[in-house]
Amino acid sequence: MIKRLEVHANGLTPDAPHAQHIHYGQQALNECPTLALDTNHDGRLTTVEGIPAYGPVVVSLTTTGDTTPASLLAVDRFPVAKDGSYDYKRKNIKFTDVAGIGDPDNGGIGTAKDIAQAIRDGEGVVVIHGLDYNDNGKYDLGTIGASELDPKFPAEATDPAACGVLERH
Ligand SMILES: [Cu+2]
Repeated sequence: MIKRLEVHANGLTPDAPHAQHIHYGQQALNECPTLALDTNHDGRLTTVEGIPAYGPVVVSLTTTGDTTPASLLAVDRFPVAKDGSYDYKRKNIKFTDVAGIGDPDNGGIGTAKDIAQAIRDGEGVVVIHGLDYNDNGKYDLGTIGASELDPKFPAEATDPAACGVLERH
């Protein structure tokens, strides 16, 4: 369990919700991605392109309710960046077992305990999503189309915007 976690962000798309998660994968580099991972060379990094760096979602940093990966795209429960910034705080965030993040030779399950230990070891990466590429004040299909995570959402709502490796204090 994380007793208390804070995210202080600025420079984000204003008045828009920003999905934010703790990412971790046993097979990931456990660091923030660079454009070197832009495998199709279109000049933008998608959430999936970033996975070799930060791994899959293990915790959804929602404002209320469920914080498991099931809330990955619960956009009505993520912080809204008024004027492009927000200060997020949440207490007592529980870890859960997550499929697809552990050792593939061992079924791929990462247990809550494994995840807690990895985060303690500085391998958890916080990713904030949502970028208004065409600067029209909202997430829309614009020139880049739908999200590869869920076609219900524009890619602008799900592409990674900011990233930081979690440290213990
Ligand atoms: Cu994420």
